[in-house]
Amino acid sequence: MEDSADSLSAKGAKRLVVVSNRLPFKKIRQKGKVKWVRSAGGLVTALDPVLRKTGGVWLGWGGDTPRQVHNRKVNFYDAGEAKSPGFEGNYVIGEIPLSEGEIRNYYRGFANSVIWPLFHYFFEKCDINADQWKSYKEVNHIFAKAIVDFAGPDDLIWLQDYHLLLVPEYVHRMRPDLKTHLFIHIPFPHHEILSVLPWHVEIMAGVTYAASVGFHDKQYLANFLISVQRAGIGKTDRSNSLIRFGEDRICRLYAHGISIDFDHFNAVSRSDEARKHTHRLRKRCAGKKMVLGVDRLDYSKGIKERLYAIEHCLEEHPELLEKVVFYQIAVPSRQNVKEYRAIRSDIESLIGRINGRFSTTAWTPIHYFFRTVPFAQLVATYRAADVGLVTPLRDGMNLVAKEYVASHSDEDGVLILSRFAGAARELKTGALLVNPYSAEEISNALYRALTMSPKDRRHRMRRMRRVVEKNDIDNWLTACWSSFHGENTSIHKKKQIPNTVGAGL
Ligand code: GDG
Repeated sequence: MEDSADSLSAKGAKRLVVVSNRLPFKKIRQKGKVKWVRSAGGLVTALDPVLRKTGGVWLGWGGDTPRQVHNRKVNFYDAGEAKSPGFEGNYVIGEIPLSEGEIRNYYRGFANSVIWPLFHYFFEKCDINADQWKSYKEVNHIFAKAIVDFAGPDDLIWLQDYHLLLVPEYVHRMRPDLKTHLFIHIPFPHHEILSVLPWHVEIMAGVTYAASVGFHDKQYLANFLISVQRAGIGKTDRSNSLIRFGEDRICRLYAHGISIDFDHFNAVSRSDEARKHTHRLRKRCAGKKMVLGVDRLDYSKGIKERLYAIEHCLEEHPELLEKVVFYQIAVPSRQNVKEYRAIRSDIESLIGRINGRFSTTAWTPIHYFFRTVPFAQLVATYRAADVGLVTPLRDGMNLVAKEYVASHSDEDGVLILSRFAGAARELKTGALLVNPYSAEEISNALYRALTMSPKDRRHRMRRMRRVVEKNDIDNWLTACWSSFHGENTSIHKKKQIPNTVGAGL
């Protein structure tokens, strides 16, 4: 990110306004005092460095759930007020207040119990419910109103993800002079899956009011175009990935996979703090190989299936007993949603059973951490791990896979990666790709990774590191910026995103 960030102001935009369901900080009240705590997740990892660099505004919900919201006014906090460890940015956060009922129906309900499972192909987990759909529309309207109340026509309004799919239409209806752009961070499913949703045509129509819509993968874009065509929305121009609406409106689609700040992960992995931590972890493993999983605790991440695969591997290869340790970091996520509580309890009892079955007085196979670890420790843990086990059942991209690679500044380590993660397209030249539903495939890949020659490991890791270094977060941003301005998006690494954007509020 060093000399990144260019082009917004160069192209006339005064201010970057990122809008997402959640802010990058969670508001916590302790003894009457407000404290902001950093949240973990792919979107924050990707966009926080951008806003730190460019300045601007991040609008979203802060995590508070009052019974009722009496005043819909957005509360703005600057970096000083929202000060918390790790927040040195120069951007402003705008908190959109939402009530307990709105969060229950719009966020836990429609967004996370309908769109999330459906778009990840778990349609049997969908809880389709008209009241929640109504709430989704209302809250999208609240977000749109918050935007139109303060945004200027030169602002670059960048909406994030599946929570806000109707915001482009609502903003357009209130303020046709404002342009919105949307990036969808999760997979966009095939039409057969999407059409399970009774309101999919309304959703597709709402999205196409955005001036640009970004996806991680060209398959997601193709799925989107097919659904738009089937719904008879606008006039699709497939060769240019456009949807035209008469003479005055175009929705431009592009596919470019999100990434990470490779240089930062690489540098932190070499820092004294991280090196010490890596060393401590390696010492604790005492000659054993270390295998690592890092995920938000979500059924889409395939943690349960991964645990069955570990059990299968220990059964098939008794020579691995006492020779390998599995670390699983599971970041608490959406614990108020029923499915998420269930998956946590399934995972914890499965770990208990596997440990009970294989542990010896000197060895416990699986070490489980249900918490967020600080950034430098996370990087050090990636670096300490001989094998990164990233096996989501379905994932828009998956940044953990890229972070594992970027943190291996020693050019060692093996990545086992689900073929259903967006990241597989980029990392397939070095990773061992697996079907995450197959315990046997994961187990075979694990055995192969644990017995791979140092030469092969290095060769594969170098290839992946070249890819992640080239396609880093700057490269993604450059592609997004270009699409905002209707330019060709096939971009190679060129640090050209401006650092002169934000005028603040
Ligand atoms: C969505 C899409 C897409 C995890 N544990 C800790 C921690 N993390 C950070 C990781 C990583 C992020 O959380 C997880 O990112 P993912 O990409 O794996 O997954 P989602 O949260 O599901 O993100 C996904 C992403 O959006 C971006 O578009 O890739 O497909 O589902 O950055 O580092 N961070 C810290 N401590 C932890 O313990 N500090």
